[in-house]
Amino acid sequence: MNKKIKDFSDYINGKKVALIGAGVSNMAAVDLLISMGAHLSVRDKQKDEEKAQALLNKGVRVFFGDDYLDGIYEDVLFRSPGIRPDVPELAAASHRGALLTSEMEVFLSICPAKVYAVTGSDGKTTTTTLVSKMLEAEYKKRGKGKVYLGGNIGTPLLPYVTEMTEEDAAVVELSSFQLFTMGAHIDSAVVTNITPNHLNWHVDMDEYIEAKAKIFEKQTDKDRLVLNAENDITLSFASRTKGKVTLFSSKKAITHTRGIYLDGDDIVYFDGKEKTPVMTRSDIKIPGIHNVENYMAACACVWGEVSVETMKELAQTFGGVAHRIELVAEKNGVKYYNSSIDTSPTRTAAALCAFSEKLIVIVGGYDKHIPLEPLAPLLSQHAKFISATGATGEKIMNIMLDAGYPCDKIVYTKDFDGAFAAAVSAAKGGDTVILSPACASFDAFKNFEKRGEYFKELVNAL
Ligand code: UMA
Repeated sequence: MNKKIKDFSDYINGKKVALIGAGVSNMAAVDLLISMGAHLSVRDKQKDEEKAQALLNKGVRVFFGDDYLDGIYEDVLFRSPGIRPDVPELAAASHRGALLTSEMEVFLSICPAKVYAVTGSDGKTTTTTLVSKMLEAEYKKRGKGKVYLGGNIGTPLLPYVTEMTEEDAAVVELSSFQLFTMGAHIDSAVVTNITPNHLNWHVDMDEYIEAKAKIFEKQTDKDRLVLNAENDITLSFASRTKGKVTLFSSKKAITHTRGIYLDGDDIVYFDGKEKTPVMTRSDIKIPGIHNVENYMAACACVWGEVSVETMKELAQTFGGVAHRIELVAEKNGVKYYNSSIDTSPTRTAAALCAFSEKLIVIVGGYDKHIPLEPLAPLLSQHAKFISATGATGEKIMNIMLDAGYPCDKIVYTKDFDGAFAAAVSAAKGGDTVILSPACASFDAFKNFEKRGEYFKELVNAL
């Protein structure tokens, strides 16, 4: 076993460990922590009897409900990304000596593989995916190494840490929530841009910026930091890091320092001495200048480790991140987007806000018994027509009608095919239809991927 993992295992053995928040990240840590001998408890404000029973069966103590943070006695606390570290009970526990950490921080601290991490307000999922795909293609050519892709993108990587080796790569998308209390070291980091975001969670913009800055806090002069030269905030990080900075810009040549930039239609890398042509804009299959920037950031992140040929081959073939605001096709002048990964109102909010125009939205699915009321202001603002479906479809329709949404602009159809047909018949040339369910898929599909694939089949059959 890798020394860092062994040291962590020795440390955690016999410790009382609380997972604060029974979400995706923390639930992925349960089995590993149990196998390492931790005395585990899970605390969550939301009651979930099924989850509670499954945990009790594993010998885990469960504190679910409003008083879930009462009487914290554990020595090590794993904070879920969405929970602020300064809620009074967590702050008090830290004050009395409990260690406040997280699934992601532990993973990054003990990971034997090289770590590539991407943060930013926009473009981080695509950039993270590009980094992972470039490395994957290069490793395949070399015949060694495995790439693990995860983090805020949706897959916690801690469960895989014991199978990783130094020949592998861990590529993670990191949110400001994850970075807020991050003390781990990142080998190659990217900050795509920073614009106001999550200000309902962070107390102010400075706190949000400083959370993002944690991505390079532990870097040394052996590490790499890729920054957007067109964003004043990310640019200001260049003078704060010990890491080797590469700037990227789609607006001007970077010739005073290491950089990657758009020269006419050509992407050019400058290593401080020489220029290397990387690819042209027309090589990039996915549309938009923001994707040119995502490519520049990703190429810089893996520069010297992935050949220019591999980068170019990927650009020519990669059609975008599946199920996440994925453009499926344009039929009869109507654009169809698949965002089946939107399994919560928060994710639907992010998807709808990515468009400037009003959309025709297919929404609804499995009932996780989470509040769906936040959909009312969101859909009122962003949806010109709503096709509600699945187990939560009726509930969503009632929420919208209660909020005064026009009744001729919303329909409920229990089955997915019917809901799709309703959205299609509401659409006219120039419209955009998006599947952004705000709910999980289990009422009608095995998982969100199957739902997205089915939606794509329906679109392609039009
Ligand atoms: N909970 C509490 N008390 C609270 C808040 C939450 O008990 O005050 C409980 C909830 O009831 C729930 C659990 O904590 O059971 C959920 O925790 P969470 O949503 O904080 O975390 P995870 O489920 O582990 O999901 C997180 C990320 N979520 C957030 O940052 C809010 C996921 O990103 C990420 O994919 C996952 O870890 C794996 O790394 C989601 C996201 O929306 C998709 N991220 C934001 C974004 O991309 O803009 C930052």
